Amino acid sequence: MKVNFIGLGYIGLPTAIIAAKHGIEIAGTDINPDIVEATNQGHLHIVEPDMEDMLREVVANGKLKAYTEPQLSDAYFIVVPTPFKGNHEPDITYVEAATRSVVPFLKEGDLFVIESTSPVGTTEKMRDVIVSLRPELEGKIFMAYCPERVLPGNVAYELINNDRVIGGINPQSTEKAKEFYSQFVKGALHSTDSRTAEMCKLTENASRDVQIAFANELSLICAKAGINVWKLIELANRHPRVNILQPGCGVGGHCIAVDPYFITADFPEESKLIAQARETNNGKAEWCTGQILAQILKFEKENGRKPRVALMGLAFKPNIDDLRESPAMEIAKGVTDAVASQYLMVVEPNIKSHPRFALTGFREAYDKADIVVFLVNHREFAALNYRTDVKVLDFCGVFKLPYII
Ligand code: SAJ
Repeated sequence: MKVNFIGLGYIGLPTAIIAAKHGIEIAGTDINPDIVEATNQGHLHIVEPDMEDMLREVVANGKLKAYTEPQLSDAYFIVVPTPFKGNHEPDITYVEAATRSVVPFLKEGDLFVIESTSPVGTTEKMRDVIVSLRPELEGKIFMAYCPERVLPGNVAYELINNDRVIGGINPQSTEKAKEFYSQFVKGALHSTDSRTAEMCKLTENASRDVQIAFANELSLICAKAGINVWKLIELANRHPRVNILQPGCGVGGHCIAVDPYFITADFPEESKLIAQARETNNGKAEWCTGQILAQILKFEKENGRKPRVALMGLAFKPNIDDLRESPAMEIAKGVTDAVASQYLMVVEPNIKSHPRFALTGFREAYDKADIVVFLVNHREFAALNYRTDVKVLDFCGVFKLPYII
């Protein structure tokens, strides 16, 4: 069996590598020639532990080869981005373009799977696109939706061990897709239909977003009530059926901060709670910016000079270098707009440099600052000694300090 992965990004490439490692012959297709070249040289163009060695191995033994065009195969996997447009409407043009690109190669008995996060009904829509271009294939190919659910940074493990949800446009398609995944997935493979599988992916991330919004809302209540939110959550979680997540400075990344909009765009009347969670989590970053600026003014008033401010962390979550949709970045931009750069120290231990911010080492920034703002709970910060002589705004629980002010 020869398999063509369309899209060699954060999910497509690792999945292609793992499948190749399990002996499947893989053609990887990406429109970006730099990615194709890097892949064929065994260079991993994404940051993901344990993946580069495996890539080198499957390139060397010929199981994985990358191309800029689709290749004649027996199965096609669409793993391209689905961003949203300015009005938070999902944009499936990449999925459709990828689908159209493989249509000329399709033949009876082939398997076609979409992994890209997609609005409900996308797999059926792509079936209609295929059938409109190749009417003779109606009912002759197997089509399914199978979302990825791996956590960036732990992909090598989770791709193999997580359960998968597989939804075909008919039961035969589900079975055919399960046969493929069973070659390398050790987790359980759960059968459903394509619409449920599409909604399941959106539900998982919207559920996490709503739960984080609850924690973020609690943090605002606690700030007003003079309660330490970290201790509060720890105590509430001692209840056997309560499991509250952690507040932070907002929700970032390319999944949880994006996918809920795929529900609210299509079901605006029915998804009020999901929409509010998005508002709450986006609002948290603005609130943090306001708190920082208020502390700066307070310091100036009390000390007759401007404070040096350390902004600790830019990534969208701890211990990664990914700045996409990062609330910490939004906050840093908001503060730099209001504070002259000589008073500001920006820290991000996981990246070497940044086009907008001059970066300072975390220890130096921490030692020199009058106001320290923890935006991301990176593991490096745990080694810092708690300074009582400075104002610390602990937005992500590094010292588990009372949630401000
Ligand atoms: N966050 C909090 N408080 C928490 C947990 C997370 O504020 O208690 C924040 C993080 O700091 C970050 C954001 O939420 O800004 C998202 O981080 P995350 O670790 O929750 O999730 P992602 O975006 O790295 O990966 C998610 C995962 N989905 C779920 O956990 C339901 C992953 O399994 C999915 O595969 C991935 O989205 C995706 O690709 O959709």
